[in-house]
Formats: sequence, C-alpha cells, structure tokens
Amino acid sequence: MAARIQIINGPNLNLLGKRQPDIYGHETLDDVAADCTALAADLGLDLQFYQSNHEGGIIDCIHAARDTCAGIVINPGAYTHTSVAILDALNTFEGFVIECHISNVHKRERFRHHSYVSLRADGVIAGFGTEGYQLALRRLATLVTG
Ligand code: CA2
Repeated sequence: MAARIQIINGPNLNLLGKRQPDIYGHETLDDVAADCTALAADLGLDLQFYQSNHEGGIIDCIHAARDTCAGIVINPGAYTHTSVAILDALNTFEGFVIECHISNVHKRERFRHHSYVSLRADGVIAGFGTEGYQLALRRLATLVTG
C-alpha cells in the first residue's frame, strides 16, 4: 500500500501567488497542490494537502496524521517562529517530518531565523521557492522506503 504523506500549510499561505510575488513567487497554493499530487503519483505516495490560518486546525491535522501518515511536510508560516504548541504536536508524531519554507528565512529579518519546528524536523528546506515542496516529497519518498 502507498505510504500516505500529509502536506500542511499555515497562515496566509492561501494567498500564495496573489500577493508579494517578489518573495513568494507566482504559483498559487492550488498550483503547488497540483504539482505535488502529480509528483506523489510518480513516487508512489498517497498525498493529502491541508491549509489553515488557525493554530488549532494545524494541530488537529498533525494529530489526525499520527494514525494514518508516514510523513509530514509542514510550512507553518509565521507559527514557525512562535508556536511551541505546533512543536509539541509534531513531537507526538512518529513518522518523518520535513519543514519547508518558500523564502530563505535566514536572509530575512532576525525573528525569522529561529524555528521551534526545526527542533523536531528531520530536514529543513528554505529558499527554493515553491519547488521546495517537491524536494521535500522526494526526500520523504527516500526516507519512507528505507
Ligand atoms: O518562507 C516561507 O515559506 C514562510 O514560512 C512564509 C511565512 C513567513 O512568516 C515565514 O517567516 C516564512 C509567511 C507566509 C505568508 O504567505 C504569503 C503568501 C503570499 C502572499 C502573502 C503572504
């Protein structure tokens, strides 16, 4: 059976491709979901895609993944830099976790340099644009097939 992967996007990422293209590019979140769904089929992965502007929604999604998913790709948006609660939820998940940022957070304001999620992530991608989600999926495919 295909390993199931959950992609999670946090606050404001529903606006992808509609604002600040200089930072986040021109692809919409629907474009990202379509690209990732096509790649997942090639990699033999079963993909679920979720976005929420609410911390609790993201935490509920991580909890649901505990029993069903082998891996998570998460772009927690600004919660990356603030949310101990999302870190705690990820610490209850036993599969692989890849943290993905569209922009290079290390080239930006100092407050974006720290990530709570990185304390749990098995890998971190930043600054590869929306292509980063596909790189994360490729890495998960390697990890879950051992
Ligand atoms: O680079 C990333 O992917 C971020 O996770 C994006 C977050 C930011 O707070 C992190 O520091 C880095 C912000 C997401 C906002 O997304 C937008 C997309 C398009 C237009 C406006 C906001």
